[in-house]
Amino acid sequence: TTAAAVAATSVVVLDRGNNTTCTINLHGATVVSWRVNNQEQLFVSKLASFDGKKAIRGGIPFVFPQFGPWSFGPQHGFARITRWHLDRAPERLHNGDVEAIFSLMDNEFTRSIWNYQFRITYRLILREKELHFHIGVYNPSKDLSFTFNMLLHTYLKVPDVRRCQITGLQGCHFIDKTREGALYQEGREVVTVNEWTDRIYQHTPQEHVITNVVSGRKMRLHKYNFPDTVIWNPWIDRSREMSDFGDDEFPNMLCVEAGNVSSPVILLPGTCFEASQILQQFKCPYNLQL
Ligand code: TA6
Repeated sequence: TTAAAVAATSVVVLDRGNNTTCTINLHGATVVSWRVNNQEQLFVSKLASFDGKKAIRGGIPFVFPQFGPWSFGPQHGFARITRWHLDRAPERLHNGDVEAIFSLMDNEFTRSIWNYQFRITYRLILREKELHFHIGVYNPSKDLSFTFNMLLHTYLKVPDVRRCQITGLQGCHFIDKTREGALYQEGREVVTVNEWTDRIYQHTPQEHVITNVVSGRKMRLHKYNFPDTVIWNPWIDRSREMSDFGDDEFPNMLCVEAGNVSSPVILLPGTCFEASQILQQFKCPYNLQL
């Protein structure tokens, strides 16, 4: 990907070979495709808009500095609807992985909504069956702190969401947005989704496994410094309310979103906050991987 090509198309492609690629749209630094052996792992709605005016409906939008409704600006903040900069074009590392680095810093648009200086560095690494996300948020101010939410709004592509199971939520408290934000505790060892689901699980473990993703395989989500996990599927009624989401698409997606939601991060002047996520596709129980 040359800088000129990126400027023209706003799209950056990491190509590791063996039909393993990752495509990022500079609009929101949204990962819009991740193909492993030519199998797409992410859901993007057929009605998604790429006009740069709203968030792309699918892939992995970058939510910052706000999760959810925001009295200062757009829901889920401005990062996912702002054009990011490609700091380092895709580069093959010594071990065959491909890395690219994106950044977003305060500008006239962001300052008109949220008057803080910030700089986000977003490093993506494409491995054989893994996609790594390393994020740094830096506060360059000499005297002003700021607080923020941050979340990777991952839309997994699945053959049928009703057959998916999600581990790593048992015992966690969650805010249920389908029940006026009431607080509950998860009793199930394995969570399934068979209705409109919109839950903010708090202080979740570092690892979730989602079964029955593409090709009947499993997706392992490992997170560092992202204490919460949002599980979302709009189901039929809310699908109909979204103009950029097909009425018949909800069975083919499951959002499992690692983030800092329930307690915002406080970033002191001159300091940096780091968080990471690893998505790994595998086909047999992870601990039995031969
Ligand atoms: O992550 C779940 C959620 O907060 C849901 O409440 C739903 O609003 C979803 O995000 C999508 O939000 P959006 O602003 O992209 O339509």
